[in-house]
Amino acid sequence: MNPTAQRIADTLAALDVETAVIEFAESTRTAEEAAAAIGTQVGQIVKSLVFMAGEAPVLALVSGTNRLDPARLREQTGDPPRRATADEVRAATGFAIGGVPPIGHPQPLRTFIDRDLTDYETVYAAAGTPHTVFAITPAELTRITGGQVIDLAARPAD
Ligand code: 5CA
Repeated sequence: MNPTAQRIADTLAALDVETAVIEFAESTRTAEEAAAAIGTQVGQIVKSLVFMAGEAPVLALVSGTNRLDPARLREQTGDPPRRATADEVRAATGFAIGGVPPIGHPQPLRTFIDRDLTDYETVYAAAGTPHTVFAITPAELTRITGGQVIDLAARPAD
């Protein structure tokens, strides 16, 4: 296995998560690609999105079918969040966009979890590379990230 993905597999084992990192020949860089490779619904894919709230990076774990509503993050952070640049993502997480895992960062990141992910028994997150994922329950994802489950999705006006 790719050594970066192996490091995430080792971190998951150390956190007592019963799962396996799955490596695909095809790309799992985007939620759509990951869902197609796994054969699952796009909503079950965990997007790991980094925002900057002032100087502080925060991690938003968002269902693959949702667009994050920045106002939801702002309610938590105070500072208006902006999307991190590719360089900021790497600095905050240690990983490149397309493979950012929800854990295994150089420093713990304040983490928010899209409540819609809890609709699923199993969700799938990136394992450090754009060809790897791991399965996890929303409860375990919450435990290992220390994340706060909140509404993050932009809801179309009704
Ligand atoms: N491996 C999949 C899920 S298993 C994955 O990492 N998906 S993701 O959604 O978390 O990562 C891709 C996201 O990175 C895209 O949703 C996109 O919003 C964001 N992104 C892509 N390019 C850039 C960029 N140049 N700057 C900031 N964010 C970007």
